[in-house]
Amino acid sequence: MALQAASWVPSTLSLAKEGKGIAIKETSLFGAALPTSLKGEFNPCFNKELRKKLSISPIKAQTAAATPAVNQSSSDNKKTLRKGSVIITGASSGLGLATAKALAETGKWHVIMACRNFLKAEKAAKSVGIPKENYTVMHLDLASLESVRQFVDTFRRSGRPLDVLVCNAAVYLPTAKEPTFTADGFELSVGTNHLGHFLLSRLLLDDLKQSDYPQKRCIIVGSITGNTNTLAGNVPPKANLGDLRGLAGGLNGVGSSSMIDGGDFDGAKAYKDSKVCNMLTMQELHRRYHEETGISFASLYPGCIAETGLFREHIPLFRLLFPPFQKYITKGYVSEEEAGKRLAQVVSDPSLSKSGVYWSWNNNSSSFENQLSKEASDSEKARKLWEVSEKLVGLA
Ligand code: LMG
Ligand code: NDP
Ligand code: PMR
Repeated sequence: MALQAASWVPSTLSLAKEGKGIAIKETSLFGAALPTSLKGEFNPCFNKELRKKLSISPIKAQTAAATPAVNQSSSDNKKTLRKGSVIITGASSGLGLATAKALAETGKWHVIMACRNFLKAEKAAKSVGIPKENYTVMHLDLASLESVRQFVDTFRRSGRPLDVLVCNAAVYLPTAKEPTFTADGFELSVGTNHLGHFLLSRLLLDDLKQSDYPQKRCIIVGSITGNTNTLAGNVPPKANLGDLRGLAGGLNGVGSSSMIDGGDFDGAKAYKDSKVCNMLTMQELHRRYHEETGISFASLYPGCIAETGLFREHIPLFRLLFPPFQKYITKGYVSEEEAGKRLAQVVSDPSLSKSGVYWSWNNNSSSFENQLSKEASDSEKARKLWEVSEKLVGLA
């Protein structure tokens, strides 16, 4: 990927990628072919002029109430008799670590940090000052189905209840030229971000069901970049699961494509596709299990946390420019701490207990129910994804 400096000036931006030339009219705003109905996660401060020109509505708060941060006493559930018990995957850095900290600091949660690097997680917990009695590190490598099963066993043997599961871990491989694979031979981003979490959440549903906690929740972290009804979701390459032919073929890059839609490998697209899978899975879980179990299922876009480890594989120039770009131009930037408080709200705030919701926050950090793109809310695709994923992880 190269930053095409010349593209800043002319009224038509040209972006050539591996032979795929894209001509972008300036009115389409940085490559985003924006429908006039586009709304939602678009930051209201972002270029008012252009927004007016494009008839983009500012964020519409569908749930008006601003929700207080988790460490404020007003958000506490008074009926809680014991500490809540929450598993957070990928809690060794970024959003997961900040969420673990926000929850543990209240003294009302015990956080199980489900991490692939035990030592790193222990060090991270200590370095941000999470009280020792409020966390446990357990090994989980989402890039191995065997490890997912082992984690579930270990967790059950610990005797702890499970009140909330947070599927947060992810990898992003935007500069990879060739696919890499999980232990089970799935392309690494979809294998880790979607399939690993798919198996984990399915196995832990029983544990969540058994919880006697006032509110039991299963949260899968989504993102704006998987939603093509937003500007960010229109930055190429765009998410698109197609008819799932690559996934159905096993994503192994041998007998079938390593991409869900059956196309050529593109690491950035694979990540965005995996986020669509995360958001579809949350909705399918809601349809299948919410009524029967009382578990609330939710997804969220926490804001653009531009300095996390997610971008570790990106080119240095990107890592340098991305934070100021998000801070001063899109104004979509949030700190790890703020994002952690947001996810902690979805874990524990009684006012965010609605199931089947994709949460977002506006500028003054008020939460609202956001709309997903057409593909990310396609219930037929969600069902198909569920069925194909079940087969791949050995549940069907
Ligand atoms: C894909 O490209 C690759 O194809 C894929 O393989 C993978 O790598 C993927 O996500 C990773 O990227 C997608 C992308 C390439 O394509 C586009 O975004 C199309 C548009 C290209 C236009 C690039 C011009 C950059 C314009 C920045 C916005 C400027 C706004 C001007 C308005 C000024 C108003 C005051 O994308 C790129 O190559 C760009 C990557 C760089 C992103 C970071 C943005 C840097 C912008 C620099 C801003 C400087 C910040 C300083 C702060 C200023 C403070 C005032
Ligand atoms: P980080 O890279 O900081 O955190 C990702 C975590 O996932 C790390 O703890 C990492 O472990 C862990 N992880 C990666 N692979 C595995 C694996 N195979 N098994 C177990 N854990 C694994 O990124 P973020 O905090 O930014 O990302 C967290 C979530 O937020 C992701 O779901 C991402 O999609 C989402 N998100 C992020 C945004 C952002 O702007 N940063 C915006 C929207 C959504 P390790 O520490 O060992 O590398
Ligand atoms: Mg994006 C309101 C505008 C907005 C927001 C909120 C994001 C979030 N981005 C926006 C706009 C733009 N981005 C524009 C106009 C461009 C063209 C310059 C742009 C580019 C861009 C790149 C190259 N953005 C990126 C990348 C990445 O590699 C990141 C990515 O796609 O990761 C999959 C990314 C992101 N932008 C975001 C967010 C939240 C990300 C990263 C993380 C994620 O989805 O988890």
